[in-house]
Amino acid sequence: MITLYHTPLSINSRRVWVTLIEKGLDFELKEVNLTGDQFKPEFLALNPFHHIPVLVDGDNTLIESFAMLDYLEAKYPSPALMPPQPEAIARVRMVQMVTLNELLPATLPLTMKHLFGKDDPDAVAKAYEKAAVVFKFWAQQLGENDFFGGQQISLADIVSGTVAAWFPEMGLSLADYPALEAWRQRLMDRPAWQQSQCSQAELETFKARMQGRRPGQ
Ligand SMILES: N[C@@H](CCC(=O)N[C@@H](CS)C(=O)NCC(=O)O)C(=O)O
Repeated sequence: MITLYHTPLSINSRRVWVTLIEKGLDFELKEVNLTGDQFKPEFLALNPFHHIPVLVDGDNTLIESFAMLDYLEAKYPSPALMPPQPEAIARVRMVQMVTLNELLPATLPLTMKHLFGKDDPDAVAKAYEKAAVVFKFWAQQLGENDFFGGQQISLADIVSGTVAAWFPEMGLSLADYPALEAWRQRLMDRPAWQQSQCSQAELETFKARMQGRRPGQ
């Protein structure tokens, strides 16, 4: 049995969760309460850095979500989430890394504003400029294809699409990029995204905790 330790709102764990669903694998989810359970000895024995996700598959205990994606692709190759062509492999990896290393840090001020309730207008304006650079890059990489790796979904779509799922919450829109908007909708319609979508109640509870208020206030 495969077990994914996660929390429903984590982008880092959702990319693994979506991959498990897209691969059609049997797995169980164990939710880790990040208000302290990650520091308990039994969890530190799984991940000494106290982070979710953790993936346990038989005797293998894995940390780091990108290692999990590589592992799942190699161990359970069908359906493939990595295209075979060298150019497409490079594109998948570029989109993954740009999402992780450019988009997520650049849009932190938007997360701070919309989820944590801490506004810094100058930083927010810069975040929108930097996000536009990423969106132009994504649009170039997508071209006429349905997905970044070609006509089939790939790990690039999973990494970037689990971030794009949060765009409305982050105050980001792809309206100026019709091909990307259609790509995002294509992903949101997939069962893997729908099944791993957090509930409004979970979202509101999280926002309230981050903003130091009670849910609904
Ligand atoms: N590089 C790690 C990042 C994991 C990570 O930052 N997890 C966060 C939640 S999204 C966490 O567990 N935070 C709790 C803590 O560090 O105590 C990965 O991709 O798996």
